[in-house]
Amino acid sequence: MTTTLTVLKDWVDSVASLTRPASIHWCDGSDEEYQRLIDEMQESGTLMPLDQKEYPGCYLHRSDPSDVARVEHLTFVCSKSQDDAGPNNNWMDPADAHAKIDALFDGAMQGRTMYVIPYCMGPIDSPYARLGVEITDSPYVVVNMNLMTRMGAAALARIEKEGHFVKGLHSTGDLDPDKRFIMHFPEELTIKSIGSGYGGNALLGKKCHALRIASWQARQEGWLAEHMLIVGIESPEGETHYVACAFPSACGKTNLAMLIPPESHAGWKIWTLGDDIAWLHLDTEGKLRAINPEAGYFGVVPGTNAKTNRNAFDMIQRNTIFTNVGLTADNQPWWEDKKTGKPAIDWLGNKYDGGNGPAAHPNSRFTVSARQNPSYSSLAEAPDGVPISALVFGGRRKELAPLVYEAKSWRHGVLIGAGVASETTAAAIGNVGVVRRDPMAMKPFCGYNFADYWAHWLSFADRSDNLPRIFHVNWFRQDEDGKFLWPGFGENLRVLRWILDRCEGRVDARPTPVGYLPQPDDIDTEGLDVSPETLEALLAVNVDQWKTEMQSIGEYLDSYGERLPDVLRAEHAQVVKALHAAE
Ligand code: SAT
Ligand code: MN
Repeated sequence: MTTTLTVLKDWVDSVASLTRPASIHWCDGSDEEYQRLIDEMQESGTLMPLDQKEYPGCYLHRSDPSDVARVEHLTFVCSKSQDDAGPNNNWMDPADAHAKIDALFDGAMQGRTMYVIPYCMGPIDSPYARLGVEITDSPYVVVNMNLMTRMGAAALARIEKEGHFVKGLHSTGDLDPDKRFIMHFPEELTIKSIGSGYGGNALLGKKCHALRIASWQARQEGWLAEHMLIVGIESPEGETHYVACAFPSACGKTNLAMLIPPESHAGWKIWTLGDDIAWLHLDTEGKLRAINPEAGYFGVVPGTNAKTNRNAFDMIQRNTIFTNVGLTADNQPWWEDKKTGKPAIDWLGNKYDGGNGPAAHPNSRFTVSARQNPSYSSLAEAPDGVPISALVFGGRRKELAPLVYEAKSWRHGVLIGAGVASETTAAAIGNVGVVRRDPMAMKPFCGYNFADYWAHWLSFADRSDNLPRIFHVNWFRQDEDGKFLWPGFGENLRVLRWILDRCEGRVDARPTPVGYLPQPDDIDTEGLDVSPETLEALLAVNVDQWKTEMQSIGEYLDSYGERLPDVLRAEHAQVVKALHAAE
């Protein structure tokens, strides 16, 4: 296989002469190709077969121990102007960045096969889908891209028809963290990544293309590329609404996207469109429609069990690649909170004796095709996507943020999104559990200046009066003893029901300085171990704490200087004023 498209052929040739691979393979995306690569990786020791009776088609990959998460400090947006990248991104001059990273790519693929992966982000016949080609020397990346995207012959045919695509160049290099960089050149629609084999750093269709590069393109073209799950909620009456939710990495997006209604909610159904990324476009009626650019899930394994996420638990019993989980004595994958089996070997391959940390790495992952999800929506392949009724922001906050509240308007919703903060997780290298601002859960993923990004979000209010309502949720409130106040998981459906009731005008709400809160009776707690006092705490707005929070949000927004939209400043000032009036 090769290509008739000269720009693509020339680029592949130039990469080959820089990286000097032993051979070049154009990926066709077939099952045979997938299986052949799996076989080769077993021979080389890159993949280990798991118990094929209990886990058919499942394999374990152990990454380099220093290569287990995204590396935000080594991730750069290399736009011509530093201001365009903004204070939210690391920046390097494009010429300097190319020189620096090309020096590392020089001869990097010697003795290896160079794989050319044409891929499509979004349903292959969707007008909203976008094309890319990733060149990599990692067969692990190829099989993950096979599960995560529509890759191969069909994608190449569309690329040849359209004549343009995002270029992604990746090599694992020698995995030296000092020679690791993830660089984006939005004006050139180019990504270069070296020194890491980990998901978000190496599967270039995902965060690099579908968020950082796509968010830049979306701004120019009038749409949104967001770090959001997309889920359909079907009532017993058969009415389905779709919502898109932005939470930071490892805050439960996958669990919410494939939620199992609790027994108390007979007749309710949940349909998964996506668990990580949404591309949102206005349609001719001014409604926001969403597609999921991905075709699979790269989910956090620990914590997944038959109770927390039955769908995920079931779908990762076959045809799944596990990265950095532990093993039982009979060669089955094991992770913390799996609730069955016992660990014998940890994620590093050492004998597990219980004393040296978790058996599975906290950011261990499963890669699996979305088609294996029992709750996979029949509209996941719809070229026009689904209409969105509500957008929901959220974070992991011990205190302050109520269980749920609603923005007073689209513009106020943009302020709420801009103010999102969350405790950090193991999905990125660095301290865990520190509260940091993560606007729209896009802090690591927005490919341009957040001030311009908020202006872009605000501009939607001028383009449509049919926009979804905006909400904020927090499943993670704790009491003084560190106990979670809300049961979470399947019970989150109760909160989604309130959100839909609001969208449909079925319930009123309590106006507060920070937004509309539920009347306690409107959150159904029947059968839950949540007392009226606990619910009151979950729905309380602590004016003093919120004043401090708004001051901190104000300082954060000010750090964007002149480019910060006045409308956002005005929205902030209004909330501050309302808090003072509430004394
Ligand atoms: O590592 S990924 O970026 O692919 C997953 C995540 O952090 O959301
Ligand atoms: Mn994510």
